[in-house]
Amino acid sequence: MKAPTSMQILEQKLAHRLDSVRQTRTKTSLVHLHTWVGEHLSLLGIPTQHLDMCVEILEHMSDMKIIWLHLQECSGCTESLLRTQNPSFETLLFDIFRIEYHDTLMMSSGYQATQVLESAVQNEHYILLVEGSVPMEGAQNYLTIGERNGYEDLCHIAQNAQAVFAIGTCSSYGGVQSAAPNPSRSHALSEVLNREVIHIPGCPPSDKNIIATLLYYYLFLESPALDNLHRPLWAYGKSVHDLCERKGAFLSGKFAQDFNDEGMQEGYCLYKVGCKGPYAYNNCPKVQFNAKTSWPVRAGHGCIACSEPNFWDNFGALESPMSKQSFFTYQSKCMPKPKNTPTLLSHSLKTREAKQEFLTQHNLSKCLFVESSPESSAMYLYADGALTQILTLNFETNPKLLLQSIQSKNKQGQSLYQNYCKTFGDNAAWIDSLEETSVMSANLYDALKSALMLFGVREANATDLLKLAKECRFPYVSPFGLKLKQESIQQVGQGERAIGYNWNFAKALSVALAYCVGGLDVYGLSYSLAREVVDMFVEVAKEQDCAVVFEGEIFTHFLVIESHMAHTTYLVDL
Ligand code: FSX
Ligand code: SF4
Ligand code: F3S
Repeated sequence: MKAPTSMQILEQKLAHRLDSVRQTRTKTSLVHLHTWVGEHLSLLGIPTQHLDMCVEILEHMSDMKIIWLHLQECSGCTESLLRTQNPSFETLLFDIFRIEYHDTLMMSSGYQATQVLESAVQNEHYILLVEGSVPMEGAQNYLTIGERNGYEDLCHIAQNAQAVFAIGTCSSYGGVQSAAPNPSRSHALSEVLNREVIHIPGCPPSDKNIIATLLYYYLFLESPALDNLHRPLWAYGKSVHDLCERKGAFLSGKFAQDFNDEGMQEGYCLYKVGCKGPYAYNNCPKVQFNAKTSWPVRAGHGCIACSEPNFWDNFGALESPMSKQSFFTYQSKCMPKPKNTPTLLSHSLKTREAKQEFLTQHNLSKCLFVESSPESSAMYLYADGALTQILTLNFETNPKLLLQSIQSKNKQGQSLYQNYCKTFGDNAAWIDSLEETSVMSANLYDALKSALMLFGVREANATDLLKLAKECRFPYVSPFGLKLKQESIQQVGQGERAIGYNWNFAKALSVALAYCVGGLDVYGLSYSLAREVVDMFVEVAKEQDCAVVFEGEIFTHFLVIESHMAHTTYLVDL
């Protein structure tokens, strides 16, 4: 029998929920719901053919209450939600989500307010939304509401809540309050509560991200699919950069040089004045703020990655690109941990026998081996205890031809080349003076060396790139989009097949070149390139559904350990 598709599963879940609410809850008819529910369903990726079912489920949810707690924060999250339109905040408050208790918005105060809270907690049909971080470790009493401190209040209310949502970066990851030296010992909710917390980060998050995620919960009584930082993928699955209206300017090498630059008005990219959009995962360009009026980059300031953990500490100077000079400090708290720790092996698996022994030892029926040294690179795919497939690469490495290919691709490439020449005139002239002969290679080391030449390090080899990569102090990869594309499968011998992989190195380099023109320093460029080479093979292993073993200095331990998140990766020293 064919497995049901994700859409069929979704439909079944909705039908089941509708059945269940019809039997257990009372219906309150709500008017004018269809338009906004429809809009939010499309944000969530739920087909609008299910609109009627969804509206009816919502109409049965009037006994669900919301308790909104304020801990250490600036109330920006509430401000963001207050500015919502279609539906208005009043409609949300009174008709749909029924906010029963809200520290700053409710009319009642003191004893009366505490009574409202207590009776909601006793009722048990409530969801807890928390704005702000939790002071701990001797600093708990800095935040005291009535008789309880913030931590006690949180634990008391979270205990019976059907779900807990962290609204904003403060409650999701600690936020500004927990920035070094963290005088109030601020913590994220998930660090102090022993239960699942759904994160809606952003300082503040958009009204849409709050409302649509709540809507999903009301419809399914479960959280939508989350990423490894517990953020809903529908909202935080893509980077700000990927959705940005200035991305065309970025790829064309058009960067505002400072805030007085005329390019600011012409839509030039803000990377050089500090935009961290490539490292921030959020849908701000799409849903925007203040009833879809604007968002940070449109308003003329770079993204400060406000929805990422430790953004205040970890992204360096706000108005400069990542560089050695702009780095302050790095906090690892709340950062995702690799799921499997790679095993560091000290012997070489160079021979076919050694590889087969490795497979037997680790009880693997399939494995990708990637080896690279200054002399050669090779990739083998072993399956069923024997060598069955070899992966092959072949790419151009002459920097002059690489630049020509970037330039001749399209208008963006042409403009990028011109801006590269403007920014790195000497280096561009030197590359232009090189011979025009094609130099094809299958060795990754040659690729890294050509990239370094384009980044302005002329007398270098690939090992230098790794040294530079290790000196980069930011742990964030600037995504160049390195990707191996499977092209052909050929029979190369008795029972042996070769899979041909095409590596469009020039294409990935053009993105790297844009970062280079935008002011990312050579350390950041080298780090991103080395990490992306590793990730590229981890992706192939995922496609092939097998483990991957790296062999050679290119895949130094820190690169591998950080780059693979959910895949079995082994590192082998030469
Ligand atoms: Fe402020 Fe909310 Fe930032 Fe924090 O938003 S906008 S400090 S995320 O908790 O109030
Ligand atoms: Fe937009 Fe910033 Fe990316 Fe430039 S770097 S395209 S301004 S998100
Ligand atoms: Fe924050 Fe960047 Fe969006 S600063 S609001 S994540 S554009």
